[in-house]
Amino acid sequence: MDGTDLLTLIEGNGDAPEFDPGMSDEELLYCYGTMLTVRAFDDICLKLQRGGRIGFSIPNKGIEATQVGAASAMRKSDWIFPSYRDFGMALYHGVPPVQMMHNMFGNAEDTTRGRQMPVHFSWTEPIHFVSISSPIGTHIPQAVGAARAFQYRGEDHVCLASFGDGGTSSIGFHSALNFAGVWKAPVVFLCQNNGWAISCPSDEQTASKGYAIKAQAYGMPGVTVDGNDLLAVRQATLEAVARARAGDGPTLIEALTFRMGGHSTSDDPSKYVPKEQLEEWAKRDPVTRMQRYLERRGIWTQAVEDRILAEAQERVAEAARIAEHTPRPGLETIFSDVYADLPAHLRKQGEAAFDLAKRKGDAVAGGGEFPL
Ligand SMILES: Cc1ncc(C[n+]2csc(CCOP(=O)(O)OP(=O)(O)O)c2C)c(N)n1
Ligand SMILES: [Mg+2]
Repeated sequence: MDGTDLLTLIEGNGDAPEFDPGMSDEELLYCYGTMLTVRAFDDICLKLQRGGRIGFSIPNKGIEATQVGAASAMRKSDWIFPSYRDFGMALYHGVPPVQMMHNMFGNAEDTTRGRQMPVHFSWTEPIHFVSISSPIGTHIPQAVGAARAFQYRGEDHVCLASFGDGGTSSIGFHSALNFAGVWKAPVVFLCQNNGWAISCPSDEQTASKGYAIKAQAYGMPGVTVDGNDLLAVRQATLEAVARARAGDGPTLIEALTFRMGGHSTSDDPSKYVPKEQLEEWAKRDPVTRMQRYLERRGIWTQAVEDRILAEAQERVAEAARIAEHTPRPGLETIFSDVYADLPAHLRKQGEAAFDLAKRKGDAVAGGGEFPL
């Protein structure tokens, strides 16, 4: 076994013979509803971006089963070090869509006060969702560092580091897996292999037989899983989390999936993804697969679909309305939240910024002097 055998549980027609996920109907429908919410969130963000109302977004279509399946295996007390394409992980753990929308608009309610690009979410509640890093792979060793800290403290939290196939070419990936293996750190590495790192195909990214096989070099198990099968991703992650929590060390999971959209709203995949490849993967749509499974289980009907979909769409539409009408962050937030005592050069810059804003007639929070 070199980790390249594919774990798949839900067949194309929705059957999952001889597998009991041990989940209630409510839990399964919740997972499905989260997938639909991701898709609704995606749709609205694409429209907002194309309409010039937000600057950027990352399409998640096609990756929902990987995101939600993996998130469903994590406890709220665990820590997620996400990739930029993990909206479903936040939504699964109860981050309200409006909080995500605040970040998309970079407004005053955004946890990062508009200092980041859209999609660079970060929360400490209701789950530890560590800020998304634009530089590829930098969060992978951070996850190992946090996992090592939990080990030292005798706390049984597990870290999930999620990244794309392109992330495996980063220095961070190799140093993270190396030390996680040596320390038996409680971390799960989730590689979302969608076959492309922007326009770079996997066969130009690696000469290995896939990505899970790389685990062998670092002394940990590697598992390849059907990333469009929510139950398979959940099962693989549950097993990896159990190992990590038991002190048996890390696991590398490779989830085979496909993004049915651009790398970001700045990308045009029709320039490099062959049409046939997209058509092939569209047949394996993770939402349809889950829907068929729920139908076979007797808990999906068109009426259920209509209700869940309408709820998801209304939640994200309402979130967008609220976020768009929330004021921008105050000028002083450029200087706050970083230093307990502002260094002299930043104080000088702050005073100059307030002075300029007042001379231009811009509203300055409270109309006061800097610092407020
Ligand atoms: C250190 C670093 N190098 C290059 C980039 C530019 N970049 C952004 S995303 C990306 C591809 C990452 O691969 P993957 O996550 O597989 O891409 P996706 O599937 O999202 O297209 C690259 C090279 C970056 N953000 N950081
Ligand atoms: Mg990729």
